[in-house]
Amino acid sequence: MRISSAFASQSAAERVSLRIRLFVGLLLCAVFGLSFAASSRGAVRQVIIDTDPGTDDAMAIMLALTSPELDVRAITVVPGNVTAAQGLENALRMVSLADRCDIPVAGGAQHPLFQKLVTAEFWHGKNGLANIELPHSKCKADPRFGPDLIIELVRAHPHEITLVPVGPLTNIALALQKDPSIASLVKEVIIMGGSIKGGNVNAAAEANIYNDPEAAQIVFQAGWPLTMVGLDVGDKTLFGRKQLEQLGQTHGAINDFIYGVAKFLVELSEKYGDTGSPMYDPLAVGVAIDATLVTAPLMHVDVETRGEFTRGETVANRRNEIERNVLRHFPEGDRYVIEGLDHVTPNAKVCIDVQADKFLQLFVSRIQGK
Ligand SMILES: [Ca+2]
Repeated sequence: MRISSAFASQSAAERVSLRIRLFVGLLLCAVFGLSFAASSRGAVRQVIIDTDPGTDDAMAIMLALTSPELDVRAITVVPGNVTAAQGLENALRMVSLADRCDIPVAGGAQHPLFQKLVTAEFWHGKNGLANIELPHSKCKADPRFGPDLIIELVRAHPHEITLVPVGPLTNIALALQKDPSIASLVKEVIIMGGSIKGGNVNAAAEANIYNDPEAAQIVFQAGWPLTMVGLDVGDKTLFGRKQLEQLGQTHGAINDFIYGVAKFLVELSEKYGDTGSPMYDPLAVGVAIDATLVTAPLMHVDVETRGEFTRGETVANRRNEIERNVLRHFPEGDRYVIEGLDHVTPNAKVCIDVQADKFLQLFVSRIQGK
């Protein structure tokens, strides 16, 4: 009403001028609206999941695919929990179940860099997916070699891609060796692997690192922003009967599949006297969604590649200092003396604590499609 009454008292020239100003105003609104939408899209984190699927890999992948904070740009497959061929088949069936054939799924390494593969059907079921037979995939494998696909995507989207490796680090190490420049081009690397409180394969080593310690050492020393989501923090996120019951109340292709996987894992954990199944791989995806879920101080981490009992251990320096021991000559004989401390530059954020209930609820609600 105010605009039309203003029009009535104005000359034709003023009316044209007012229309132009209105048009410019609307145009500016449209431009700002579009740029806001673009910046909102920019807030979505682009991820590549490198995986050895795997039951908890399945949970991690489905969490990523059901989370609006993440844009899964590719899934690359590494041997670990299962063979490379079985892992590729599992990954393809899962993206097909999620109706996401638009996501490239590529095979990669066929074995660790310098040792024989150790597979874990004992823990993950004979097909790696809790013995659940998913329908054949309607998606086809991407013909590119996984490490090459990682390099290609990182170079095409500098400083935008977050790598989320949740298996042995063979593919990531191969990508780094082929093109070291990716170390300065990725946004972040969030690894499920390692531990600063003992292992699960043996007293010292966690399975992903144990399965390719040399690859892990290459990845930890690459000089890129790296977060370690280790065994010890994953052990604090137990998916138990309560969460299983929640998932059982809703239905859908992804919901029902993950319910089956979780049921297998909860029953397995009970068989070994535990109250739930650790959410190792899903927690790495959880950290990509919301880094505030974890407490992760900076530390320097090396991977032991030669220890008699400790090959594959992630050795974390919590103080980021080492003693400077210098060889000195004395009448009674040579010996080393401590002359001070040298600073060690941290190379990883190491997760030491997690808001477990918040993460478990996030997981359940996302899988339920909420
Ligand atoms: Ca895994």
